[in-house]
Amino acid sequence: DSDDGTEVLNYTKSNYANPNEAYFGAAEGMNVVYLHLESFQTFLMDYKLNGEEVTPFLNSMIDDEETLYFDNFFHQTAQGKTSDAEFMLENSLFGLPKGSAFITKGQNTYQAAPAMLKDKGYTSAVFHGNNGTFWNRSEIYKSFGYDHFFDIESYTNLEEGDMAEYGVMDKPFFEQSAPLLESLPEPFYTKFITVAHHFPYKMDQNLTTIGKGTTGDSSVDDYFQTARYADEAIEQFFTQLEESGLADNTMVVMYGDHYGISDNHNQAMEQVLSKEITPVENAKLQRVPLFIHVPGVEGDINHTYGGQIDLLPTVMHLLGVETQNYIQLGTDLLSEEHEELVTFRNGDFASPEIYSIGDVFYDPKSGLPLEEDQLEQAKVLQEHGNYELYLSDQVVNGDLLRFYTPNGFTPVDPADYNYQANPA
Ligand code: GP9
Ligand code: MN
Repeated sequence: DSDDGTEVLNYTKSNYANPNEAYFGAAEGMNVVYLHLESFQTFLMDYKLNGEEVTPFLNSMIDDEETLYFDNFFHQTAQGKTSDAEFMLENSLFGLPKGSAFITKGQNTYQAAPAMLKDKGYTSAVFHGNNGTFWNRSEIYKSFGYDHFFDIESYTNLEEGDMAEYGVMDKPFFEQSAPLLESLPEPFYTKFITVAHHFPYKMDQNLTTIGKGTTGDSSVDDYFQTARYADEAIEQFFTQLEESGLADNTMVVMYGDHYGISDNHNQAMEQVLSKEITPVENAKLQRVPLFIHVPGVEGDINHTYGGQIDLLPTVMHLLGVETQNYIQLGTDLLSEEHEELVTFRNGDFASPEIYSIGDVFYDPKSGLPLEEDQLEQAKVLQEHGNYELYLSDQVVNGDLLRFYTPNGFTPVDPADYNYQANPA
């Protein structure tokens, strides 16, 4: 019966996508750095504001020789926003339909990325220049098996202009994170959560290097300035990584966490994009950038449809870590068996041929509702997605992972962890 997780285990085994041999283990033994790109949406990539690139560094990474860039990658977050994105990429489980699993399910048993990698000799850490209790991180990270959590307490001597609404501005944040990162034993698995490019996108005008937009909607107009600042901070991080000598042996994954401009601002967004924002266009605006930079891997622009739920198996397979015995609802984006179906938390979905929005099925090419005779395939996709949401909720609400331990996985005891600003 479904109470003990047999149903979900049967499902994840049957839905498992075999790794692509060309990529499996391509980053074996490397360090992992996740850069959480707060509020970045794909429309920003290569976008020019008054003829000027907003994100020149990230744009250059699209064409980087050792970077895989995904242009049909979607966020799948709901009310838990940032925490939903983190929840998915650490566990390949969906966030909850309401509230934040980080807050309400912090005591659950997890088989998250830091713990999976601990068994392979990795040390793990999160860097975030905000109060550690925000989104209940300081608790749930213990359940994920994170060895270190460097929160606001680890950032010192901050001056005026160094603080954003949700913590340390990205440039001083990365600068002060460098010695902490370099002090970790290798290989490490780390995540840096940025905050400067966060709604309402206000920043010290002395620090800006690009003008505002001109729509008259200040959230949209100011969005470009903080995005440019974040882009410069990310470039600075890559420079630091080179200087520290870590770059050659570090895989860097950069992902947008969720939309920054909600659909309340679609009127201004129509001016920004010079097109009407139809239901399909609005769904396409839920795309967020995904970059996977791996030294030695040949770069590519990948058009596969996928979402945040798919990141964990993708990254694990690049690291040469098997996932088929784990309960993960996403599949490896690089696998030839990856199904191009992106299910959103409300049951809507996006796929190359069909989008489902509020129970209407659309042809994304024409933007029009599907004809009667095309509905069968749409319903198959919808049922598949809804079943995954159902299974994920069973796991999270029933805390089902406590009944199942994958072969070779050492269960986490949260009591083993205690985060301090300056670990001995
Ligand atoms: C705060 C930050 C913001 O610590 O991660 O979270 P969000 O408001 O984007 O969910
Ligand atoms: Mn966020």
